[in-house]
Amino acid sequence: MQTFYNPDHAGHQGKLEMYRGRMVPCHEVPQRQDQVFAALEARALGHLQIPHHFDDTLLSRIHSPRYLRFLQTAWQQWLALDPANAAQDAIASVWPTRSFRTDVEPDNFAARMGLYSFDAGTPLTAGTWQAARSGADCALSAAAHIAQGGHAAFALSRPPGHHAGADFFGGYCFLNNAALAAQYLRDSGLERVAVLDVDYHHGNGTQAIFYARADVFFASIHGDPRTEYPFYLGHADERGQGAGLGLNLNFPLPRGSDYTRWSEALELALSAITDYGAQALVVSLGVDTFAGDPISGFALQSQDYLRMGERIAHAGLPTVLVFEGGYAVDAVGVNVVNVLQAFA
Ligand code: Q9C
Ligand code: ZN
Repeated sequence: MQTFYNPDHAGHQGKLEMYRGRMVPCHEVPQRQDQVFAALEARALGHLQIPHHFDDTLLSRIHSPRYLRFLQTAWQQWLALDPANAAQDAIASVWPTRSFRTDVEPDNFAARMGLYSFDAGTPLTAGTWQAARSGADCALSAAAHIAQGGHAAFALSRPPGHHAGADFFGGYCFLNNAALAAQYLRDSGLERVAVLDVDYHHGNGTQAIFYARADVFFASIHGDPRTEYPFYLGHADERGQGAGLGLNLNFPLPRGSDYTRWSEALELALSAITDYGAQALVVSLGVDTFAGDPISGFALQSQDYLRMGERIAHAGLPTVLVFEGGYAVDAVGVNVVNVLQAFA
């Protein structure tokens, strides 16, 4: 199996995120990716490569031009406010909620941060754009490998992507790597692509991007948004709209769910993907479903990820796997590689 990793990911290293009125250390740390890298090497699972560089036009297939322009220059804008800002990350603190306009891009930097985001837990740092950009290259490289006839490829990249929408960041995500991979597969001639999101958190960004489209099926298994982040999307009655009606499938599960419960949803998701007639699969591979995850509420054990990988591989589709969440740093390598084992 081919794995593409971005060696510059550690340039994205947020310091603090807002939690219950205080700033606490970020959970989404560079060691997460380094642990997965080490576990892949230790198990000799396929080839580790740096990604190819893809043109910006591929990013524009998913993200809006004004959002990409903002992200690319955000750190410079932050420093332009005050060079001393280099000492801390840029964090959004004001947002346009219902009744506000989003068509006018404000001149004020804080106002632009809010226009293009949805939480105060996603710091933007000096190396964020470069890391997100090369992380997207990993997802595109993995998709290109599949488009050229490969059977499976893994994008080992930070920051994660599935909470990012066409024109917003949040949930530690900036560019939607899974969506970029799915779009690449479509653009390379596959008629029907499915995205299966197994991260603990609902993939709101990916769902929103493909919600009204018939050519990309989206299924997600996640903590019930009534209690779990990202709260405002991911309910079972969200079935798609327009041409995409019936092609969006959410499995919200209660806190405490174990693999027995979780795998029932997986069976339903995979059978829907098979019925859809998907020609390729993109997996948003978050392992924050792990019992030991510090910010999540499911009860999966490390050996459950072996069964998860076997079951997804059994679908028999050419598969791009994209690294998403998973914050139990000591276990994230083993858990991810356990899923990948079945594809190697
Ligand atoms: N106390 C991903 O897994 N903050 N993003 C939760 C919990 C946001 C997770 C706070 C979690 C985002 C890619
Ligand atoms: Zn997550």
